[in-house]
Amino acid sequence: MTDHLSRVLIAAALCAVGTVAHAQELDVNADKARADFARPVVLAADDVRAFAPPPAGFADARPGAAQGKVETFTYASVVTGTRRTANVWLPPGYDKTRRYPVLYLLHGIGGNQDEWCGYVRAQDVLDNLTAAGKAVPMIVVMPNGRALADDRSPPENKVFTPENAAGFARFERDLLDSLIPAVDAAYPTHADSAHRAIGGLSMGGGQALNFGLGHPEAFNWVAGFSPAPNTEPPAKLAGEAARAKGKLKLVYLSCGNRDGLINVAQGVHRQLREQGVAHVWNVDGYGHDRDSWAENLYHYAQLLFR
Ligand code: FER
Repeated sequence: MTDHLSRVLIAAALCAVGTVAHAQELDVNADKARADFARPVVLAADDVRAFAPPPAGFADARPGAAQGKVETFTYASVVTGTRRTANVWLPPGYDKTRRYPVLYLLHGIGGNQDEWCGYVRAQDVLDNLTAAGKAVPMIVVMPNGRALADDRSPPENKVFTPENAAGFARFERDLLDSLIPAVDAAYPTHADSAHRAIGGLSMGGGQALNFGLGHPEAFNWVAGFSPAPNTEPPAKLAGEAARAKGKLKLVYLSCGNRDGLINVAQGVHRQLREQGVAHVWNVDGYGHDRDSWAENLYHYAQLLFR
């Protein structure tokens, strides 16, 4: 079993004991999470790969090749009243006198701002794509998507709790009111929706769809990778996307066909289709793991800002 899935399943097992009492405000608890991951996958004819797999080594560091830089960025949050931390990847050849589009990448339920670079190795994927001229040079912001005063990854028995999940919903205002303005003030960005993308994995995939499709004035490029059950009702999201048609440049959805959460992404895909919203739908052969997320970052990054 993969690191990520074993971590979330252990968390689900541990917090099955003792959280039932107040788990009802938000429908988040370990038993439900375990049942979600164990759901049988039912595939339709169009639940297939949209792309050829990436070349071998696409997510490995290439010693000697041009590399970007990951730096720590802190900002004051109006939501939490604290200073919060994000990682920022600057592309190879970064030049302060130019302007760059920005991609915001959001992590999963047990993760933090380090998950994309630590577990997924996003910086290697982005370095390789940019050095090869396959992605437009961009700035990538990897925030902590748990907008709580204590935003550390919770202990394993507190991952699937309403309190932890509430921090992910609260991040919407933190992102829009605090983080984006701070990034646009500190870095040479193109500070408009046409040059701002959002994407996320699992819990962060749900956030990216909810926040991105809900705010076309902020993001015109939106991706959910293996989105989790925090994803808003598909008909609502697809309706927002349909209304934003003139602005939205790309809606990208993906999931592995061994991921018990795939019904969430399937629901969004089918509603987008129903409501006539063009989108990428990529179903690969992976589970709820970095193989799927690294590949989908590889595909998504190449489509951005074109
Ligand atoms: C759930 C199952 C999985 C859930 C969230 C997740 C909010 C998220 C998993 C992840 O981020 O890896 O029932 O409820």
